[in-house]
Amino acid sequence: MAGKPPQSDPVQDAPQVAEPKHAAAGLPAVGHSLRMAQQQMGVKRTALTLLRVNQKDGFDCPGCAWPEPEHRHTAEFCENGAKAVAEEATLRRVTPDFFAAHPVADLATRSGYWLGQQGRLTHPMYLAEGADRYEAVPWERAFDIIAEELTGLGSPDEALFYTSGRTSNEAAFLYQLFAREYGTNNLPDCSNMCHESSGSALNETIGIGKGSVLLDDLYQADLIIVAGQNPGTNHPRMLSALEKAKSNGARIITVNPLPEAGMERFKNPQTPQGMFKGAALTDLFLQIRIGGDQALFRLLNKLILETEGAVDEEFVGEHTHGYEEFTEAARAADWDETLTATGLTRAQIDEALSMVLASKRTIVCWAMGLTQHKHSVPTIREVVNFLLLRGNIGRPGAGVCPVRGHSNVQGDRTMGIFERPAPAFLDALEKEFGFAPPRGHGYDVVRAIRAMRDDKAKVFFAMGGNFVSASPDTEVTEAAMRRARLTVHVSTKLNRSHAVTGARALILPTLGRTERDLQGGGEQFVTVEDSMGMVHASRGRLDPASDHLLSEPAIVCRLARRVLGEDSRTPWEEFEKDYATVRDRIARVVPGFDDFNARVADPAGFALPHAPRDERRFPTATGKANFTAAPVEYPKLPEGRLLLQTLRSHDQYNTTIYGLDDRYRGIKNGRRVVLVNPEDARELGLADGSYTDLVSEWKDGVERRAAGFRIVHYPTARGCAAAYYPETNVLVPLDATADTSNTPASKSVVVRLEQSATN
Ligand SMILES: Nc1nc2c(c(=O)[nH]1)N[C@H]1C(S)=C(S)[C@@H](COP(=O)(O)OP(=O)(O)OC[C@H]3O[C@@H](n4cnc5c(=O)[nH]c(N)nc54)[C@H](O)[C@@H]3O)O[C@H]1N2
Ligand SMILES: Nc1nc2c(c(=O)[nH]1)N[C@H]1C(S)=C(S)[C@@H](COP(=O)(O)OP(=O)(O)OC[C@H]3O[C@@H](n4cnc5c(=O)[nH]c(N)nc54)[C@H](O)[C@@H]3O)O[C@H]1N2
Ligand SMILES: [Mo]
Repeated sequence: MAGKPPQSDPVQDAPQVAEPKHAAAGLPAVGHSLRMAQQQMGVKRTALTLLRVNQKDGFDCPGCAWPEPEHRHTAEFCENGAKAVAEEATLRRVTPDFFAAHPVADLATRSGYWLGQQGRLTHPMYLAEGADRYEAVPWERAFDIIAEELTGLGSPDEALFYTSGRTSNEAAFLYQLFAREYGTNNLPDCSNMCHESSGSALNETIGIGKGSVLLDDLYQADLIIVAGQNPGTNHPRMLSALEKAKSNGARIITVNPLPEAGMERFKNPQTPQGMFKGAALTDLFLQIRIGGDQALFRLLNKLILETEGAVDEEFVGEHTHGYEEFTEAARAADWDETLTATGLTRAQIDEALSMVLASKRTIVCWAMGLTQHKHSVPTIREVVNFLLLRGNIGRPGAGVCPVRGHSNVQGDRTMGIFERPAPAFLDALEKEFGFAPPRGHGYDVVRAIRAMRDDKAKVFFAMGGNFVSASPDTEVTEAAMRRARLTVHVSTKLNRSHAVTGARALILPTLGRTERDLQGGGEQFVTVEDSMGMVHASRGRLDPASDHLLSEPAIVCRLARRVLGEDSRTPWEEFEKDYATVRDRIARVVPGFDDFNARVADPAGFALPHAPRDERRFPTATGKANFTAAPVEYPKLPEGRLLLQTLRSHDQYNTTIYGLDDRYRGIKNGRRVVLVNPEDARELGLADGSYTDLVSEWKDGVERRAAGFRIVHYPTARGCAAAYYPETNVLVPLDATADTSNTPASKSVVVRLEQSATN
């Protein structure tokens, strides 16, 4: 039977610490995932559900965006995919009775973990102005309330339409269409906090903001560099791909301030030998200081330039622009500065260089460790310089591989979820739907928060996600949210954003990926795009969590009809009945989707075109791949301070907390921990097991404090510290963002550690 959710809260956060692990997955992972799944779903449902994940007739795993291999195992899921599924397919329910028993003020005192553990939302719920708790409302009334507020605004730009990355292509396309017919480009999304830096850097340098490799390329690579990523926890199926690459002869360099167990050794639970012994993955571990990556790649580039015959002259001559300026900057790279910025030794960098020079086919993979710093965009541009130098783009076994987070975050952007849409996209919308889309830029996440804070935006609508917990500067963000007239969340599960509301608030419960979607036109499926630009169908099989749920496409269609009324010539009713009619429109608006309905019938899906990968054509402003030459930057710490990165534990999915353990890092039963290098700890007088407050220091002089963290002596790079998100979001200043991409710099927060008053 499925167990009961925790009743008491705060859940006791009492961390216990053991030695970190040196291998990931294997038998403990299987056992752990099954235990968690059975607590939520019971035994039978666990078996039935988990067998459908990532199968060709099943649903796309709502976990990460890593692609499905051509030959799928019966159980093509991983421990953390199983947890993501269990979280959604849980048998626990949050009914109107629950809301009657818990006023909003009570919900606001609960931990995110407790809220999430209560189960699936079952009814549309409304918090009236001045009321102390949510009450059930009919759907039609909910749409009336939203329409009332939206039509009462001084300008459509006073409304915000946020998207989290689980939303299907069909729902995302309809949602942006609705927002634009209504009159705004205010479409902030989780990508603004995630891979925006990758998109910015790649668009400028190669002409498309997406990765250029397919799974097969990984299998053919000589060298794979994994920088700023923890796949053992966040993309576990990537470990199988790396294992296969290694058995084909690839070598792997890991660049990370933390030794992450998954990159050390992988015990593949799908092979008998892997289950016990496992494969060593990393050949060279570069334990870099936080923010040192640009300096590292710059120096490697200098060393390549200085090596006879190392540059792919033909590629550079034929396909690139800006080489002269770049070589001038690269030749100026300085060893001493690089050693300071990276904390690495000369010998390590020399060894990396020899591996780079020995490789004919190199891939660089990265995630949040590269994207969430002030200088993330120039860092990723430097990675591109590195690959361009040796012609490592647009041929098999080579290329850029930003590994996406949410399972359809890449697809949402392709569908037009973007506050700064390309004019060509708007032209296509205009032609297809016969309205004039707004042309001005909208707000991204950080700007949306400022707009609410400054009373420039008054209605906040979220298609999924947990905006107040995922965003930086929690106190500022929550205060901003509370100034709104109306906050609306389309959600599957309860979260903190439902408890920090505008004057009025709505919760609109929706179907998850795993659930059957029955509409007027029969059973529907949706489509998603993975991290490598593969598009395929996803079909839910479970009965919906409640009879009162609407699908995301249905919610958008009904809302659009209610708000736009006669003004809209778009066939919203038909779209709601039959998602194939939506795909027909996507095919006419979005490049690469021709014949969408026919092609998505192939269970393996299809690859979207990618000019640099497919034809070595670079659709940039210069028509070539652009070398760039930004000055090298790296964080400089004042005396006695540490640079804090805010990252994920093994038992969480972003703001959804599955449990209080971080198994691979040896941490159990608690999340308020800060990992500090033992040498730094000694110098700063921080005993292992003692408690500290984290105080963030930013130029605005405001004191941001997160209290009561247990110090854990941990082998991270010198000068660096790590603690979990979202507990530490309170420390990330709203204005501390990456240049160009405006992504919160949540991996480089300057902190001082102060003796804790609480423990
Ligand atoms: N189970 C699970 N899966 C997930 C998620 C989840 O929360 N849980 N989240 C999903 C989402 S939305 C995303 S975006 C991805 C996130 O996937 P990751 O990016 O792997 O997630 P983080 O935990 O933020 O880990 C960042 C990694 O970068 C390293 N790092 C930090 N700073 C630096 C630096 O300056 N340089 C280098 N080289 N490394 C650095 C950290 O030590 C850590 O290993 O995962 C997705 N998949
Ligand atoms: N400090 C710090 N902050 C960060 C990060 C970091 O590394 N450090 N990482 C950033 C990153 S990479 C990201 S992507 C963002 C994540 O930001 P978000 O995407 O906003 O946050 P999630 O926690 O993924 O959202 C979880 C909620 O989504 C809802 N949900 C789940 N499935 C569905 C569904 O199918 N449909 C709908 N409508 N709702 C659903 C549930 O109600 C659940 O509570 O956080 C960012 N914030
Ligand atoms: Mo993300």
